[in-house]
Amino acid sequence: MKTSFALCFALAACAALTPRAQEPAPHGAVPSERQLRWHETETFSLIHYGLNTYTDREWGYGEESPALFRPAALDAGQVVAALKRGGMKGVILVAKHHDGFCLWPTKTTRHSVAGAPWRGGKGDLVREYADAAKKHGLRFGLYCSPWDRNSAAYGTPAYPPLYQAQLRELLTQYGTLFEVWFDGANGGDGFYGGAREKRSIDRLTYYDWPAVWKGYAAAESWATFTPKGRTDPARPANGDSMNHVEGPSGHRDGAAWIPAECDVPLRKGWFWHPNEDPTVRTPAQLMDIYFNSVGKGGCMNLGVAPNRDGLVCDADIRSLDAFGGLLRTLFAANLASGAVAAADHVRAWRAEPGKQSPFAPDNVLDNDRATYWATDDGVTNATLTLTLPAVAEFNVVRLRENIRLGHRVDGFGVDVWQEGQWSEYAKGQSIGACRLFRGPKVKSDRVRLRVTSAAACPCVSDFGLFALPAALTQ
Ligand code: FUL
Repeated sequence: MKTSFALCFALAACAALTPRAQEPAPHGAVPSERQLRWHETETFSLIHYGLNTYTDREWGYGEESPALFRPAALDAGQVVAALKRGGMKGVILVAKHHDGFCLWPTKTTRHSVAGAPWRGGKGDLVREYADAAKKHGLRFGLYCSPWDRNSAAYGTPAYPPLYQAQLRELLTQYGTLFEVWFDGANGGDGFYGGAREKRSIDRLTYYDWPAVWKGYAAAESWATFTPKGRTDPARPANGDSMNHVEGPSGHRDGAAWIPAECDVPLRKGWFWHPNEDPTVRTPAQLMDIYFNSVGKGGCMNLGVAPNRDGLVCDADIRSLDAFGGLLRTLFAANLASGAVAAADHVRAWRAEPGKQSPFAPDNVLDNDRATYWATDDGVTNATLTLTLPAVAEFNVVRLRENIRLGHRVDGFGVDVWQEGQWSEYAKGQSIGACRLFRGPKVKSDRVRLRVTSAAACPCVSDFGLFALPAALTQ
């Protein structure tokens, strides 16, 4: 016993004297494990479908009869399969919109699918979507509107516990959720159990958000953010709370990791309307949204609206299919793979025979967000050059930082070797989870990343080159 204690002590002392390669200390707020997985999800869909689909409204008043809910051909599998082909990796179902109609047989109100003719009152749409998501390998999430224009209790102290009970049902009965969407909207008036009046609430205090969250949690975009009036957020600095509205550009060195989610409906409205077929966004427009959301370190949340049959329309399917195809073609080949990566500075480490530096420049080529090129602490100006195996023609550049260690880079340029000299192709300030640039088509066999300023030594995990599909460049 005594001996092994002494041996352990000796080993610990030895490790302290000759440290292994030191990973850079994180800078500022960093994402939680759950947020890292959210970043990797990148593209997902928000499904709006319910009584509004039958009344041709965006915001139902709350008096609509559940008898209207009688889709003949509803098939969550058809919807989720269309999303998958459209490049979506997750699906968030609006389980209750502002009109208060619940798409699952909740115990909290009779205003639900249990009172509808669909599936003889035995249906559970949340279950059907959760099952379809699982079957097709998409992550699943839920939206449950805090504002409830049907509930007589809304606006009184009796409502927040009822809303929390709804969330409890949703969060405990349908497996793991990758996102729960809390909508801040409140237009005031509503049915409210027949009262038909205006009920305003204080959005910050009424719903008792601390109780809800207990236990779970622009051109340059920073994934860090300091919520209004709070320099020391009640939630942890790697806060598990997402934010999609408070500011697309974030705050450099914000107190919490709150990345941007860009929420855009595929059609004009969030719900299906008979006259909105011509408003379906084109694949090229969806690609613009992608570059301005995922390409700025956030996620793209595309609203998809099933029709009165409970299915995605042909026009939407065509656009989703084409967009998914463009994404797959764009990222099918990283033209930087096979390049030789060299940097003017690499973080010092204690060499181990047969092992390459954990901070080596070629970590930017392995398609692994966790491996990265780093410099020594204090070295915030550094250049990484890729020499490609052959001349390549590209017009998209992708950069990623290892965000486990925070937002570090504050300024950078990407140069391309052209006619015997370096020419600047792109420049920016923030990198974060992903930064994409689209530019003119160039041919070259050499590119470099110049980090010109950083709050802490750069930790870059990806430097990729791609060619836009021809359909997007004509
Ligand atoms: C908004 C809502 O008022 C819209 O109806 C829709 O659900 C959108 C996603 O969020 O705040």
